[in-house]
Amino acid sequence: METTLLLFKPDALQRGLVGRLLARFEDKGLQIVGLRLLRMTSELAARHYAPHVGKPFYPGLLRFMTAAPIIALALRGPKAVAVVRTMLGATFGIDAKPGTLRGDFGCSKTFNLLHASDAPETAARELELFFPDGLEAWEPATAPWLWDPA
Ligand code: FUP
Repeated sequence: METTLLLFKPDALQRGLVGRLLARFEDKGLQIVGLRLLRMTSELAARHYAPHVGKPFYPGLLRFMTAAPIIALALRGPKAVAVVRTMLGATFGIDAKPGTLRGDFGCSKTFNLLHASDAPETAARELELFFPDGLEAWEPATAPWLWDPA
């Protein structure tokens, strides 16, 4: 089992898409083990996007990510990191395939609705950033019918 960090970016909240997007992850059988509404600060953005600080697109990314509230989610499931990345699709909605969340809900190169950790090591670092107090461990009643036996 893995846990990954998912962010609903400001455009997802502003466009009122949170419920529909969240439903897709619940439908897939991923378990919510952390959830927070927050405003991303410049400091948090610099830590979260450390590999991108200094790149030409960073100022625009920072402006976008700090413009309005976001929602941070921790999602748990088998191979959750790769599963969630596949659900998101390509980075920009204009390139993302239909059937993926970015492919179905957007056509912008700036506003791409969601962020998801790209590897288990990244997930561990990002989860610590957004959920420093840890996550909630609970056993879904559906687990025996949802996930393969351990
Ligand atoms: P992804 O992992 O798909 O979220 O995308 P990246 O880590 O490559 O990029 C992080 C964020 O920077 C993306 F959400 C979009 C933004 N970005 C740009 O705005 N312009 C670029 O040229 C590359 C990335």
